[in-house]
Amino acid sequence: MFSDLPTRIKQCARDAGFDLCGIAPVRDFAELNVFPAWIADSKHGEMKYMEARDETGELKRASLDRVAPWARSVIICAINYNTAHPYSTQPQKNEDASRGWISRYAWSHEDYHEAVLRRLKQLEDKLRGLIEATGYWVPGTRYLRSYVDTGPLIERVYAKYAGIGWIGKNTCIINQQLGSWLFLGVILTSLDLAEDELTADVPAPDRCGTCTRCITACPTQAIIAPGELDARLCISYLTIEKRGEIPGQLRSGMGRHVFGCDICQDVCPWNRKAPVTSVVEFEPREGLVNPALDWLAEMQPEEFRAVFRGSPIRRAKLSGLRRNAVIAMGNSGDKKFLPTLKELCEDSDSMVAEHARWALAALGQNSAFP
Ligand code: B12
Ligand code: SF4
Ligand code: SF4
Repeated sequence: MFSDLPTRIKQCARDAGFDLCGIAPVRDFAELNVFPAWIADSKHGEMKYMEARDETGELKRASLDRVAPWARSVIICAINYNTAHPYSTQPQKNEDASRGWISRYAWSHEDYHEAVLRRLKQLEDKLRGLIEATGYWVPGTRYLRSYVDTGPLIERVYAKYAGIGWIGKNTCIINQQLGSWLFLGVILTSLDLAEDELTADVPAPDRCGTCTRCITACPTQAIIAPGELDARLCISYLTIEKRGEIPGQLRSGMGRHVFGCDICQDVCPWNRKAPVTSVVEFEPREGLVNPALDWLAEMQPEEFRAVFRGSPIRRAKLSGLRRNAVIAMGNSGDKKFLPTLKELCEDSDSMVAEHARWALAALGQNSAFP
């Protein structure tokens, strides 16, 4: 009944603006078994939502059977967000020590959650139409559910088995043609669409080979084994998800990163010739590529709301972003920040003040200045 549906779905995904689309069956893939041990070892840090359990106490994310027992297939869509700007590891970026780094994914005019979800909904509508045409659709029944990031599933594992790419040693999904600057979007469906999808090319073969660039380049040694990340050490986690104080021993490794980190993707040979996206919503907002550190460290609530309205950067909250910028100032080696940091030692946000004292010390000056 559905023999040509997978092909038509992939065409609809292209029409909706996705660069890639594949379909994975719902199975207990071997990679999913890694997850419970990862949680048991607390490698997720303070990301409590990763620990969500069902009524029997099992981790929801470890198996789709627990959260969507009706789901038979997972449609995975991917969209390229690479814009024509330098990588954080390129010299153009490193020349000015008074500037920091925001991750490529967070520069965008529109939050990727919304940009991707809008396209997924468009695809979902088309798909509903296609299913209705088969006579299989029963109004009121839930056959489809879309997620971007927030679904209780480990998207990259399904992306692998949908043929989107392989899971690199940096844990990212890498596509041979497009590289890894990809956002993933997911549609769960009760339709058995993936029967014949696991062919010779799916899952995509692992093309990391003997390369270990990402592991070597990670400044905080967060990639503890090929494909395995200790999120507690990852700059992306520290700058986006971690609330409160950043552990002292990790601060210097954060360099001038103020939101997210791209290093393990910037050094990846598969991103060397990554094509540039045509999605205008992913073009950077003014001032976010290589932002001035003192601008961020001294930002006030009103400006934060105005600059980051509809941006994923809101997730760090003003306090977190200022904390990150202060750490980056400490790591900059730029003495011009001394007066600002001295003022910030008295900041009404005690967390920012504590990190400012650390930054002063890092710049070689004690906060007890004359
Ligand atoms: C939590 C989270 C994070 C956390 C933890 C990341 C992590 N690696 O787990 C933090 C905040 C650090 C993070 C950072 C980033 N994230 Co994030 N994140 C997520 C989220 C919400 C869940 C990921 C998760 O379940 N992790 C749990 C771990 C255990 O799973 P995993 O790392 O994917 O590992 C699997 C495999 O590697 C494999 N595996 C691991 N070890 C081993 C060992 C063996 C032997 C085997 C067989 C398998 C295996 O099995 C694991 C699953 O059990 C997903 C969205 C989603 N719902 O899936 C986005 C997601 C993974 N993130 C994404 C992005 C873009 C990023 C950043 C690039 C953002 C940035 N620039 O700062 C960085 C990349 C850092 C990195 N190297 O991963 C994209 C990835 C797109 C892509 N091309 O891969 C996703 C899919 C969001 C999206 N919808 O687009 N993220
Ligand atoms: S995102 Fe940065 S800190 Fe995290 S694993 Fe990659 S290089 Fe390391
Ligand atoms: S840098 Fe090398 S090892 Fe790391 S993900 Fe890319 S190809 Fe794989």
